[in-house]
Amino acid sequence: MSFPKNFLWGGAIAANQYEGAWLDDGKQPNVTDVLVGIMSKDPGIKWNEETKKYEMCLNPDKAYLSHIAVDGYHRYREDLKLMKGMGFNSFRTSIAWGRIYPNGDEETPNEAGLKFYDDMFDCMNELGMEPVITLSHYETPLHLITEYGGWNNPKLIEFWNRYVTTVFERYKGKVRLWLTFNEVNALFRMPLVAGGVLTIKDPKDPSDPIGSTTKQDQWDAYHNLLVANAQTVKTGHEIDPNNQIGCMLTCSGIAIYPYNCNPENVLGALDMQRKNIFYFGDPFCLGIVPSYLNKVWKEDGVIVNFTDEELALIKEYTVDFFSFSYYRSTTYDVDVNVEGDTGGLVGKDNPYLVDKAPQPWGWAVDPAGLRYTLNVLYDRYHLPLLIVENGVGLDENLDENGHIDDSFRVHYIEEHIKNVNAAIEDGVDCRGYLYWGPIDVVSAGTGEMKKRYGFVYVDRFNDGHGTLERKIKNSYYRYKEIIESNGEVLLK
Ligand code: BGP
Repeated sequence: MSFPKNFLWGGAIAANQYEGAWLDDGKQPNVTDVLVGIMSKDPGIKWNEETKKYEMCLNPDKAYLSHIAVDGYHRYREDLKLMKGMGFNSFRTSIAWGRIYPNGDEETPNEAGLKFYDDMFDCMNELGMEPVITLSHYETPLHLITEYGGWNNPKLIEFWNRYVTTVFERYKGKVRLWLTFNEVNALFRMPLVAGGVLTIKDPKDPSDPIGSTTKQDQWDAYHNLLVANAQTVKTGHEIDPNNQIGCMLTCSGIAIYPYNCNPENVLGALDMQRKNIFYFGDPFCLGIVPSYLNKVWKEDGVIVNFTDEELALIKEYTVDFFSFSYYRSTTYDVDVNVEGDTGGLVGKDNPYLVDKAPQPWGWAVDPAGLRYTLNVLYDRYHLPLLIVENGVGLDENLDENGHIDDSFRVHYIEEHIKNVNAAIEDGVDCRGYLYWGPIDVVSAGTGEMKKRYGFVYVDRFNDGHGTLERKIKNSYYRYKEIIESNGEVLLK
């Protein structure tokens, strides 16, 4: 195996899916707190005709599992020890922006929130796990959306800068690896969570409860997020030259293969890669706003004007590394609509893929797609790559002996890690593999507990009941062996 000695082996979670304690110690709601799941049609925000403002309005018939989640807020010490038990040398989580600036627009931060992450990062460092910290994992404070409209408003850059300056200063020396916005390139697919974009279109239209976003709003958010990303790199480096700042993109959309050699499908697949990856990857890594966007903006009927100063900022402050999630691949056929969810894009089924994750979610499984993705990214950007999400969600229950045999997960990680190795042998500079959801957390897309990714099981269910007790699954031992042998065990 070719994994370098200091390869980062670990796992990744997000504050909003793990911590719970959604209103503890001064925290106020963030956007995902009011959604049952990202894909939900029930947004938990409504228009108030009197105040002429949007406000939080939770559906009393729904269980918002993320409010307690798996109680990571109170149990992270025991959980991190379990992770260490597998030999993790790194661990990714996010800072919930709303713990630090509860509404997002305050002048001074919330000390209780800062203290919480002080302790958590200390704990990771004491255990020998390098913290990999996402600054915002779909966690825009709700107030910034209801009051300011979200990232389409340039005011958010100011609030964001205050927030990142605070955390860079506070955690200097404790955290070195930072990710800016989780899967920010999902902006055009999931504008509310990925871009915190909310527009008042017709609040009285019941078929459109939260107001649809317009193309102009989405492109304004794109504009502001690009500026904010560059500003984050600048601030992060100024505060601590040891900081390494990476972008984080969902990259299942790289492996969108042309369904066949029909040139229309080849060009269509290229267009999909641009839309879903390179619109963001190129400015973040190369410092350029792609020239083909002028045509896209014309077609979309929008006006996007970067100032010379902004373009210079984007040019100068590119990221230090590229991190991404990869779950699956798909194919592009001109006659089939491409849809998407948290796992990436879904076009036409690929007849060559023999594996599918078991139902009910049944995501396509394409380990070689990860090798392809790593190669495409490295060829294009020549930056260190970090896989910060890859995993499989399964509907699992304890057997009569209280065990979980998750052999499909073992198969999944083995095949993907072998392909990471192959990519490294191809010459790709891949620095780490962080499995998504090493402990069961609330699903981002569906808001369920039933969709479990963990090597560690958590006793909590869709209706909200459960003891929150942790139990080790079989895959835990296999991942441990893989890490202990730095991947060698997969050769046997
Ligand atoms: C990514 C998100 C994660 C995560 C994962 C799996 O898009 O960054 O937060 O949850 O998808 O998705 P899901 O939980 O919907 O299965």
